[in-house]
Amino acid sequence: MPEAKAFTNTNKPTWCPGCGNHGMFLALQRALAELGWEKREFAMFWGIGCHGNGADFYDVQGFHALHGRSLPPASAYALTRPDQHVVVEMGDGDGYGLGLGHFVHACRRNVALTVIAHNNQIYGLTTGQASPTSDHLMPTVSTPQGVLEEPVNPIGIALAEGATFIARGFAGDIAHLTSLYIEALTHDGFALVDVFQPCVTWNKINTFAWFRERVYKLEESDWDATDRVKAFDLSLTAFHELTCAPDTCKMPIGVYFRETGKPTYGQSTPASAEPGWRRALHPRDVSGIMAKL
Ligand SMILES: Cc1ncc(C[n+]2csc(CCOP(=O)(O)OP(=O)(O)O)c2C)c(N)n1
Ligand code: SF4
Repeated sequence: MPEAKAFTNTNKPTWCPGCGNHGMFLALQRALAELGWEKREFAMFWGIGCHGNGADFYDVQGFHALHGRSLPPASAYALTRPDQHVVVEMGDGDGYGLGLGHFVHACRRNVALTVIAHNNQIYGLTTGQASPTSDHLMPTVSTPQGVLEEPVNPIGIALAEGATFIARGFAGDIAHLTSLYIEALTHDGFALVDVFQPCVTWNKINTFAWFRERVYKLEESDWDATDRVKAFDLSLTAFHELTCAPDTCKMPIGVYFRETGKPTYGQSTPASAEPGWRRALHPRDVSGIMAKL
């Protein structure tokens, strides 16, 4: 079984000290190691943003896509390589802003992807502009008087569009996040883990301490994760509100919803039953190119 550090290279992560991305990085390495996955068994895709810089620090096969565009190539890859797992990392600006249409369609298609959203409620890489999940009235460098819109509700959208595994994690609880990743990675279908990932540089409101006072674990209550409607209802009550006090404002983390047995897009497409390269009409010999690499 590979060790957690086998999935990373020698590049030192450039994320700010204390950034939530560090915890997410560690949790995913641990989950992959615990599952015993070999590098050839999966591929990773990233969008553009601080989260996407992870592409430089993992030592795995994968693709660093354009801003908001990680899901289309990841979906194509998943459908042509049914023999592999596909993991997508996206930012809240990246995946729920520019990439929101792709997100909706991937959910409703039930493409077999594990999607990890680094939800820091801000544009980190481009220095603190409001993102689609920034809280209503939150002041940012692009909205000094506060954000006017209501935030996007990724859990609610995924539920409404038929996603079959939907969870929320917190970058400040690495053990819990690792267990959520393991469940998502082994789910047969579209799996979303939306992670509260504090951006310590640009979001001074939704900090680690702010979340620690408010998060609770669904599995420690009598939560029934098979009820889509109840989960949707919960997603509506679990928005962040800047003014809500810790004793009244509780934010569930854990598995909101899971459905098993629904065919994935690939399973419904006979052509996707085996890897695309095995079906190529005119296979090319690429051994010469590979040898040079
Ligand atoms: C089409 C396009 N629009 C805008 C940008 C500029 N841009 C790069 S990263 C980014 C925001 C990143 O925010 P988020 O996705 O939340 O990721 P984070 O940096 O917080 O991890 C933007 C707007 C871009 N690269 N491409
Ligand atoms: S700007 Fe924010 S999201 Fe980006 S590395 Fe720094 S703390 Fe992390």
